[in-house]
Amino acid sequence: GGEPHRAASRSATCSAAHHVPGEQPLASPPDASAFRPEEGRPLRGCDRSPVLRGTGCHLKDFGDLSFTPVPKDDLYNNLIVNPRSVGLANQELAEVVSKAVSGGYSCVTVGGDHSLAIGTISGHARHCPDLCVIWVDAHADINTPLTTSSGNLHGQPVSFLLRELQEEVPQLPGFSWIKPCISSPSIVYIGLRDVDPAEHFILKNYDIQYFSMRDIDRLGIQKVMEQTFDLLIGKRQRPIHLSFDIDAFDPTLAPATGTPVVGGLTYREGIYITEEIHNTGLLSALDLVEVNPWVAASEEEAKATAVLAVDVIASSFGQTREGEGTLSMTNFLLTR
Ligand SMILES: [Mn+2]
Repeated sequence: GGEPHRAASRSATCSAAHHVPGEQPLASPPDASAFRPEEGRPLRGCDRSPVLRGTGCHLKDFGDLSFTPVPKDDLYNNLIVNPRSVGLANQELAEVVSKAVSGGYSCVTVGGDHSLAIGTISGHARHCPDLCVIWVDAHADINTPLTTSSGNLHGQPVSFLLRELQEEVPQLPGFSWIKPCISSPSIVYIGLRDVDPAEHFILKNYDIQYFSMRDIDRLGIQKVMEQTFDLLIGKRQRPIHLSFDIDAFDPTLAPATGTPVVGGLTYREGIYITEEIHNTGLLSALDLVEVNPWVAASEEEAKATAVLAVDVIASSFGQTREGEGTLSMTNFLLTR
C-alpha cells in the first residue's frame, strides 16, 4: 500500500518550502516546521517568485508559516502520529488560505507533506463552499485513522474532508475545528497506482471518481482531462482546488519524494494536466506537496524534483510550451 513506506514527518509540514527557484540552494534541508503559502495571480517581475515570472500575474507572498509542535503530542489510538501538532498547524493554515482566497487571489501552498491539504481545502472551502478538488497523486490518501496501518496523517487527509465518510472517522485530538467540506462527487483523482485495500474499498463504496495510471494508459491524458472536467464542471462552473503530489510523476522525474512508486506520469502528461486546468480559468487554489530533498540520493535528484515542481506551478498559472504573442504583436507582424 501507499502509506506504510512514507518517511514519517514530524508535523504537517516539511520539504519544498524553500525551493522556489532562485531563492535557496535546492538541496539545502528545508525547515521542517514551515510551509510557504504563496498567493498569486502570480506575477511579472516579482523578485520573490521568479517561478511565476512571465505568466503575467500579480503575486502576494505570505512568506513561510512556522508551526510550533504541540508538546507531549501522544499517539492517538497507539498509532496516529502527531495528531495535535498536525491538527493545529492545519487550523492555522486554513486561516491563511481562507484570507488569501477571500482577498481575490488564487492561493498557492508549497509543502510539506500532503496532510496540509486538510488545512488548505478547509480554508478554501470557507470562502468557496462550491469548490471541487482535482487530486493528482500516486496514492489516494484516503485511509481513515481506523484503516491506516502506518499512522501517518499524510495518508489520510481526504478522509477528514469528505462528508460521506464522517461516520467512519473518529475525532482526533486537535481536529475538532474541522468541518468536512466536500462531497464525494466533487473530487477526482488522477495518477493512482498504489492504493491500499481499505482505500480501494472506500473509493468503490462511496463511488469516488478516479483515473488510475491504467486509465491514463487506456484513455490518454487528453480524454482523462476532458472526463475530469465533465464530472466536476460539466454542469456548472466552480472553483477548482488542485492538490498536486509530486509523487504522481514517475520517480525517474521526481526522485526526491517520500513514497515514490514506479510507473508514474510522464513530464508531458503532468504538464498537460496543469495546462488544461489553467485553461479552464477556474483554478482557485493549488497545493504542491511532497517534494523532499532530504530523501534525495544526490543534489541533482533534489534539484530535478524541485525544478519539476516549479514547472507544475508555473504551468498551472499559464506558462505554456508553445510560447505566446499579443494581439498588437500579431498586428505588427501582419502590417510590417
Ligand atoms: Mn499525496
